[in-house]
Amino acid sequence: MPEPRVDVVLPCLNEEGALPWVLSRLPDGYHAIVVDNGSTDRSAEVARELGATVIHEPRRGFGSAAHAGLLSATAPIVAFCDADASMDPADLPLVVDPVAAGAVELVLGRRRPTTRSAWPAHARVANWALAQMMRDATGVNLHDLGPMRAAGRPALLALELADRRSGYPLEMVLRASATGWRIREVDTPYSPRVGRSKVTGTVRGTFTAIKDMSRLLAAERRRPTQSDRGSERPQ
Ligand SMILES: Nc1nc2c(ncn2[C@@H]2O[C@H](COP(=O)(O)OP(=O)(O)O)[C@@H](O)[C@H]2O)c(=O)[nH]1
Ligand SMILES: [Mg+2]
Repeated sequence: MPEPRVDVVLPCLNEEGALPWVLSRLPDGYHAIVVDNGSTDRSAEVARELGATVIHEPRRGFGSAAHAGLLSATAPIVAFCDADASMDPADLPLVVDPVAAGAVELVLGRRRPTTRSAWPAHARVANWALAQMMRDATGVNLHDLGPMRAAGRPALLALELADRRSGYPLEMVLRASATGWRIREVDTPYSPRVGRSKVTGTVRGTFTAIKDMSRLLAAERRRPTQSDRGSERPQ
């Protein structure tokens, strides 16, 4: 088999119902790395049976899972995708191709709901506020902290992301921007998930996400900006 061009990291917590469809939708040359840390259903077995690499990460948390997937990837490009069938892996080239072409270093898929029920109202409002803060922090015209995304593997590793909970996707964007990466947002369809939400669909998950993300944004605001650094230079 030829080496995969793209490794797709799929954080997965109890997604046995969604995985067969998700894994059947990968484009040629894309290899799935399903990262499980705590599933009580048959997610890991289902993923393995369907040909995915399955990683078991002992530490809980979305960031733990996402980062373990990145560390075990070997392809030059790494993409991230939810394993809940809310996004279609067949759309991954939308985020991968601009990175593969060398046009930008990070592409985020802006979630475009296909039905009203795809995205709960409180999650939309929280996301709208978050997008405003991301625009302020990065200067990029972002509208969503899109979970479907792609970047080069060595570059991602060099960001040395530290968050291991729900702040991981935001930390990636903030660090990438601070490092001078070109970031692009593309539209990607977003459908109702299969099974139950673990993050923004629950009050606890939303609360944790807001806490993790606020901490990161506050830390980002404390960092010296490009212009501050510029004015520190001797004249
Ligand atoms: N391994 C792992 N996967 C997780 C964890 N939390 C969420 N996920 C997965 O991350 C993806 C997004 O989570 P989801 O519950 O859909 O969040 P939502 O889209 O905000 O409702 C799904 O594939 C989940 O199974 C976690 O702690 N560990
Ligand atoms: Mg989801």
